[in-house]
Amino acid sequence: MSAPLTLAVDLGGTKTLAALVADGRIVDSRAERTARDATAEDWIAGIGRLADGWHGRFERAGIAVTGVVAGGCWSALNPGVLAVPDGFPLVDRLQRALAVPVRAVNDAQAAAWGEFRHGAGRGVRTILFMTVSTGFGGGVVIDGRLLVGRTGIAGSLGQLAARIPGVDRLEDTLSGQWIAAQAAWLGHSADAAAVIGEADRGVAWAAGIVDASAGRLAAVIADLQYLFDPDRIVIGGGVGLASGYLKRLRTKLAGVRSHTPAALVPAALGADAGIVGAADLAAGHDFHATEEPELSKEEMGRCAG
Ligand code: BMX
Repeated sequence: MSAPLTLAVDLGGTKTLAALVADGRIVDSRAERTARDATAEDWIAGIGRLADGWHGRFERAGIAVTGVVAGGCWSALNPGVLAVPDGFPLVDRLQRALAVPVRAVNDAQAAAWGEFRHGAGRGVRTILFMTVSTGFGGGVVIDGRLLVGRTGIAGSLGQLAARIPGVDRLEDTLSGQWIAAQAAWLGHSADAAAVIGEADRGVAWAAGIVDASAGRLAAVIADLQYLFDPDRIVIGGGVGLASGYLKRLRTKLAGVRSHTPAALVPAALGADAGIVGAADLAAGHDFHATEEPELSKEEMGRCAG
C-alpha cells in the first residue's frame, strides 16, 4: 500500500514552495516567488492555486512559514523579512482553503525536523539547524525532540542581539538581505547569490561582505555549541548552502574560540528541508515533540479575525 500523501508548503521571505510528499519523498512540487507586497489572504489564495490540480490527492497539509506560529496564529518577528500581519489566523484560513487538517510551524523549525528525520541529522540525537536566507533563522532538535517553545519562538536565532552597536538583531548583520544591502551601500546592485558569486571570483568588495557575514555566523555557532553541545550543526538556506559561503564559514570557524567543534554539514535535503519537515510534522511523526504551545487566552486572542 502506498504511503498517504501530504501537501507541504514552505513560505519564505523570497520563495514559496509547495509539494506532495510521501514518507519524506517529494512526489511533485511547484514553486513561485513570494509576493512580498501582497496580503496574507493573497498568500493563502496563492497556496490554493499552487495546490490546484492536486486536490483529492492529499489528506492533510503542513505549512512552514517565515515568522512565528503560536496556537495556529502567525506573526512576524522581523517584518523586514516578510510583513506578516500580527496574529494572522493561518491554520484556520488554510484549512478553509484546502479542506483538510493543517499543521503550521516556523520554517527553520520545520527544516530542522526535516533534516533530523530524513537528512543530515539522521542517526544522531541533537542537531542545530541554521538557515541563512532572506533572514536568518534556526531550529533545534534536542534528544529527538523538536523544540518549539512556549510561544513558538524557540530557535529564532536571527532575533539574538547583534554584536554591533546601533543594530538590534543579529539577523541584520549577516542575512541575505543584509548582504544585498551592504552591496547596494557600496554602489553595487546585486542580490546575495550574486555577491557570493563575485566573492568566489575573488572580487574584494564582495569577499569582504561575505566574510563579515560568515564571521558573525561562526561566532554565534561557537556560542551555541556551549549551550547545546549538538551532534551536528546543519546549515541551510539559499545563502548558507552556496558553496562559497560554507567555505568561508568553515575558515572563520577555525579561527573562533570553541570547545571540540560539532560537525558542520550542509542540509542534505537542500532547499526541500522545510517541505519535508512540514510534511512529517503534519503526519504526526514528532511523537516526542513538545506539545503545541499552551497559550493564555490573552495570548491566543492575538490571533486576529
Ligand atoms: C526571520 C524570521 C524567522 C525566520 C527567518 C528565516 C520573520 C518574518 N521571520 O528571522 O521566523 O525563520 O527569518 O526566514 O520574522 P526566511 O524567510 O529567510 O527563510
